[in-house]
This record gives sequence, C-alpha cells and structure tokens, in this order.
Amino acid sequence: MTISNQIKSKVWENKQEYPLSTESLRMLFENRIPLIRLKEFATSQECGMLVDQAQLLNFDCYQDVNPKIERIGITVFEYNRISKAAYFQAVDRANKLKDRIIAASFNPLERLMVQIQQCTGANVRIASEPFHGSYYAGLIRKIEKGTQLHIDYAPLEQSQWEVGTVIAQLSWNLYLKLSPNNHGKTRIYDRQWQPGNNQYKLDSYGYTDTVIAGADTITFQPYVGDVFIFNTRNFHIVEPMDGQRVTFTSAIGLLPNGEIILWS
Ligand SMILES: O=C(O)CCC(=O)C(=O)O
Ligand SMILES: [Fe+2]
Repeated sequence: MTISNQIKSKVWENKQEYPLSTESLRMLFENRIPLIRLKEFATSQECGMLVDQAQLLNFDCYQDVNPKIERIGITVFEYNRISKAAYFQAVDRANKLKDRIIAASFNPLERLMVQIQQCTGANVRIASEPFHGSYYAGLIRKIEKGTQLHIDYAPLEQSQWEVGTVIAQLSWNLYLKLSPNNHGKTRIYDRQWQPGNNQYKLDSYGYTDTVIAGADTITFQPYVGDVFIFNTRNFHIVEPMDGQRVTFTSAIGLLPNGEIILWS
C-alpha cells in the first residue's frame, strides 16, 4: 500500500461527513472523503411545499429498474437506450413541469449551484450538448423499495454524450420527505467502478456483492432539509423502507477544464 493510499483510507475510516468547502468538494471528487453534508439546506416548510406541488402531478416509474423507483423529470440513464435526440426533445416539457413546481415552492437547484459556485469559484452550469442544447437537471424522486448495488458514472454509461467526458461524478440529494422510521438509509462503499467490473453486472443497473467484497463503507440516515453529496463512481445502495422517501436530485460532474456541470 502506498502512503497516499494509506492516507486516503484513513480519511474514509473516520466515517465522517464534511461541510461544503472548496477543499471538501475537491476531496470528494478525488474519493478521498466519503460524504459532504449541507445541514439545513432548506427549511421543512420549503421541502413540504415542494413535495405538495410534486404530488399534484404524476410520478413516472424508471424503465427497466427493479425495485420500482419513481420520478418527475427525465434521465440520460433511460434515454441511453432510446436515443440522445429523444432525450433532448423531452427537455422542454420536463423543464416546464419542474418550473411549475419550483414557482409554487422554491428552487433547490439554483440554491445548490450558487453555493458550489461561491465555494469553488468554478464555472458551474447545466450540462449542454453540441447541436442539442441544455440537459435537464433536477429530478423529484421516490426511492422507497431500495435500490440494487449500483454506480452512476457517465463515462461508462453515456460515453457518447458531453456528460461522458467528466473526470469525476457526484450526486446530490435534498431529502424532501421521509417517514420517521430510521429506514431508507444510503450506504456508500469505498470501491470505485473499474472497467473489469462489468462481469459483475446483474441487469440494467445492478451489480453482485462480489464487487464490493472487503470494501470500507459509510451509511447515513438522511434528514429532511439536508443535502448529502457523494461520489457515484463508488458502488452504493439505498436500503428499502416502509413509507415515503422523496428527494430532489441531480448529478454533478467535473470536466477536465475545471468546469462543474449538472444534469439528470
Ligand atoms: O436517494 C439516495 O439517498 C441516493 C440515491 C442514489 O443512488 C443516487 O443519488 O445516486
Ligand atoms: Fe445512485
């Protein structure tokens, strides 16, 4: 084990969450810390208003995903198998829906982008595709039956899209609604996807446990109003729960030129 690996795993072993700063964000992109938490990012009233607005509309189920995950908004993950053109054709309509919800509640995406911009000084923007325009960013998502063990990493999954050029990828989740039962925790493994791992793939997105054998982990219990950010090239899983678990979420990517892009 090299010295830098020893230092890296020590930081993971602390199982600590860090506040948002230039340094913590850099370390998260480099997978040197497991988790950033923005405590009280939003008030419970703001979260309640956003969920109430969302619940007036229809959540759709992710295609080809078991257990069921529901969402408002569109994902590159699902359009990968359809076409890039179809994703960008769907962006306008998805934005109109999201704008309606946000207009009657508040805008978590804007708030997060401002905070990241202020702490890094980087250019922070919605991802955009040559010849197609802006991506969609900002899902309202229900994960209540848990997820399989998985990663989210565009260089693997969307290699032909602009987002496939990121050198590191994170996800942020604002927890809008949680049934108060201490279930629905999120667990992240200190094991990043590597090209050889595809032999462990089970279906459209799940992997077998073999791939995380012996890896260090951190498990967090989300709280309403908090944002948690983690590196989604790391294998991770959401535990199932009884009741409601609604988040506002998008991917965050670091481009080779230092720009930070967001998309869903
Ligand atoms: O809902 C969560 O806590 C995490 C969901 C997830 O897999 C992700 O954001 O990549
Ligand atoms: Fe994920």
